[in-house]
Amino acid sequence: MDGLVVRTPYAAISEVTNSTHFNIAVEISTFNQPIATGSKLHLFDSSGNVSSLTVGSATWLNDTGGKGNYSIVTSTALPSGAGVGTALICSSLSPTSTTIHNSSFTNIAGSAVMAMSGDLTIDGITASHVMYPAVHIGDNVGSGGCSRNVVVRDSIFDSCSWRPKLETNFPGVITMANVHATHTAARNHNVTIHNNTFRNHLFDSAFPAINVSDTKTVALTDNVFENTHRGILIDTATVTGLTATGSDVIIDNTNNTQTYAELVGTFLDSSLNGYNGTKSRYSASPGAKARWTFVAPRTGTYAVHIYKVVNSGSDTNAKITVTHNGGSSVSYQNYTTGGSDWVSLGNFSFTEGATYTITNERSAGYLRADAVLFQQL
Ligand SMILES: [Ca+2]
Repeated sequence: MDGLVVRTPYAAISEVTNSTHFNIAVEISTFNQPIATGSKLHLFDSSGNVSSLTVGSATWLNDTGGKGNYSIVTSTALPSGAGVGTALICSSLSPTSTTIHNSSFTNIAGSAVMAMSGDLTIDGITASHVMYPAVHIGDNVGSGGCSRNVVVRDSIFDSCSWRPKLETNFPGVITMANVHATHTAARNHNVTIHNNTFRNHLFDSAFPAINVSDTKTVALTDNVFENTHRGILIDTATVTGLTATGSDVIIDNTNNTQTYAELVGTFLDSSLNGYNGTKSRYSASPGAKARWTFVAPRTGTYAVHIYKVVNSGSDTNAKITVTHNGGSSVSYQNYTTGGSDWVSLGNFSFTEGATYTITNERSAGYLRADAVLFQQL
């Protein structure tokens, strides 16, 4: 069962008398719910573009076969190409806006939020151990609907989405996709995913944190991906108007045997805290070597950092190697001086979807391994 389903009913033109007089069938029974004079009909063409008509008058006819039927007269004509079967939304039958604010979704065998509606804001939610895509923006099989003007911001997604969306095998913590067979023209419009943290999403290397298809105008800004295989995956064939900036990728060794590896030597848990109070590891083995694996969410330049856990007796000359589009760059870090903190390794360029590594190789003293950070510039 899903946590919350926010859904706008779709309609379709069922009969055309002339260009300003036609019937529509709403996909659910409406029980004579009025469609207000002056309200808008938002029509979707075959490319998913939206045009709007103003209702001059609307008369409920009946509910048949689970659908509400209306006779509509508009003041302006149907756009060219519109006819029987054209999908639309009646603003009069929809809420003007919906906000889901400061809510928690935990241990859900479904999605936390199914968004099939317009003007929806998801703000400050926490989702943990949600089995399917924690937020699905788009429609569902058998329940037409797509989303316009959706914002997901300031939210935390932890250990979610270890199963793809059931009907589509579509993975991701936040997914945008339309899968309904009837209203294939309708697509998501104007979606913003801002300042969210995605944590512990390592269930399958093919699973992205944000998986985008079927959407026009998408902004993915200032999101943090911590222990995720891949932050962002874009279906370029069905996505237009994409902005993706300010992504931070953190690869930590805590509960991570997939993008963190201890290649050489025997490592043990340390009593010294790592990044954000997490566990750090150490090794005194000759040639000890740890590796972090990075998949770039978008092509571009990133500021690269390693978290240095400082202690006397640690490696005074740890060999840190970063692979990037220009080859590999080596620097040496003294883990006995300064305070424990992020240390800059430089700015490097990376290609979306490609895999890179950082390694730390022991010279003398204890090798200390914790986390690395890539900040999209
Ligand atoms: Ca750690």
